[in-house]
Amino acid sequence: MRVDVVTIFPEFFGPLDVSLLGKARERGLVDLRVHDLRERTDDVHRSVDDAPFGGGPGMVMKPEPWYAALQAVVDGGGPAPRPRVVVPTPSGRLLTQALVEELAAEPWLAIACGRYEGIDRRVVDAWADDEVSLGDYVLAGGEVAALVLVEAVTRLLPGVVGNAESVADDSHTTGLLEGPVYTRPASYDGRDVPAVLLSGDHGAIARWRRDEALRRTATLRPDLLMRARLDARDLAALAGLDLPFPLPPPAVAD
Ligand code: 6GU
Repeated sequence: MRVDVVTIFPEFFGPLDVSLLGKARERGLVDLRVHDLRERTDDVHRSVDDAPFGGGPGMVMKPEPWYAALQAVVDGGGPAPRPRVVVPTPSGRLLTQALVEELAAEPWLAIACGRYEGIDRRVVDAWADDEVSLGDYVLAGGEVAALVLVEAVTRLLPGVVGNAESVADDSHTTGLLEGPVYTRPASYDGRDVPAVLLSGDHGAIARWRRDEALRRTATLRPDLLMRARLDARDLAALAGLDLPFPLPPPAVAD
C-alpha cells in the first residue's frame, strides 16, 4: 500500500519509523511518503494560512498550496490513477474499524493534515473523498489523527501483524470490546487467573471469553452492543447481567 501524507509538520511523522510500522516499511509492505505543504508556497513567508472570509477567530489554510501539493502527489504517480484522499477533521464522520477496513483495501491513500480553523472548503470539495474524525474532542491539527489512521490501516495489511488471528478477534473487529487477558504466573498479588483459562477446555474458554466481551461491552459501550450480531446464547448471557436497558432481538439465528 502507498500512503502520502501532506502536512506543515513533517517531523510529526517520526514515529512511523519505529515499531510495527517501521518494520512494515522496511519490508516494503507500506510505502509511506511525507510531504511538506510549505514546499508548495511561492511567497517569501511561505504562508499557508490567511484570515477567514466573513470574519471570526483563527486562520484558514489557503487553497493554493493545497491544490499544488495534492496535484504533485497525483502527478508523482502511484499504484492507481489517483489516491483516495482523506482529510482528518473534528467535523468529519467517525473513524470506525469498518472504515479502517475499507481504507486498508485501497492501493493508495493520501492524507491531508489541516491546522488552524481548517482548510479552505474548496480544497476539500475538489480533492477529498472522506472527512474523518477520531471522536468527539478537538485536537490541534490533523497530524495525530493521520498517525492514528496510518497505524490502524497498515496493521491490517497482509504480513504486517505476524499473527492474523490476533487481528481477527480485536476489540471492534467482532463488534464487541475484547475481554481481559492473562499470562503467567497463574496467581499474582493475591489475584488468580480465572480457573476456566487453565482448564484446557477450549469450548468453555471460548464461551467465557465471549461472555466477558459481552459483559464489558454492555457496561462500557451499550451503543456497540445494540449493533453487535448477538445470537440466542449471547442474549441469554446478557439476560443474566441485569442491564439497565432492554436487549435487542437476536440478529443471527442459532
Ligand atoms: Cl481528525 N482532527 C482534529 N483537529 N481534531 C479531532 C479530530 C481530527 N478527531 C477528533 N478531534
